[in-house]
Amino acid sequence: MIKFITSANNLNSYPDSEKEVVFVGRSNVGKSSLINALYGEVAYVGKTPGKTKLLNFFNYDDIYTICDVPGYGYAKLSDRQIIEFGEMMEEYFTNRKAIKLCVVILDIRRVPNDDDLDMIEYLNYNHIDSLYVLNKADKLSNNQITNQVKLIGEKLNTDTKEFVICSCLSGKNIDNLKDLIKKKVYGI
Ligand SMILES: Nc1nc2c(ncn2[C@@H]2O[C@H](COP(=O)(O)OP(=O)(O)OP(=O)(O)O)[C@@H](O)[C@H]2O)c(=O)[nH]1
Ligand SMILES: [Mg+2]
Repeated sequence: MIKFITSANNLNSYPDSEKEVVFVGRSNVGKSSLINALYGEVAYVGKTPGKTKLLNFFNYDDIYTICDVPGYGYAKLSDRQIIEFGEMMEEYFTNRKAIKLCVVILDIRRVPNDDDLDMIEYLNYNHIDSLYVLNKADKLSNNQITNQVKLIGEKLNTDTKEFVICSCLSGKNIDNLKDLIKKKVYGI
């Protein structure tokens, strides 16, 4: 069972955790949908992008906590909001000792943009273990998937074997992803 714990915008209101998995990605890529597909309907899925504004924490069976963060690259934010968002994320990543894994969600239909690359570079620089999920695979044919995996792999300069190709809509690879996350969190 998954349970919502709290929303927070600064480190004083983070809940206790020893192991945490954080989901990041561009606005509207399906972070909240993926949390729901993996663990049960609990995260808010917006019809319009930019709905998740705070860090949302969940507890999964006391196995680990989950953090759903606002998406980056949402065009309709003011300069002030972009700065606040950056500060909130920086504070989270630099202080949250419990982070065991960052699930980076990408839209399989799009080549990663500068926002994605900045995020990934930041995670690598800070030695945060990451897992790349290519979501919305239901939108493409198998041939298109093969092509996109190649393009995305080239752009990220990553072994494409490390990608998890999934769909929140069809359920493709959701169970595999859940197993993989657990293994990574426990280092097995
Ligand atoms: N076809 C398809 N649609 C999806 C999939 N995953 C998410 N969506 C849709 O994409 C939209 C955005 O989903 P969210 O889960 O709210 O995305 P998010 O990344 O949490 O968005 P923000 O919180 O605004 O950053 C919704 O309309 C979802 O129904 C998928 O695998 N396939
Ligand atoms: Mg969301």
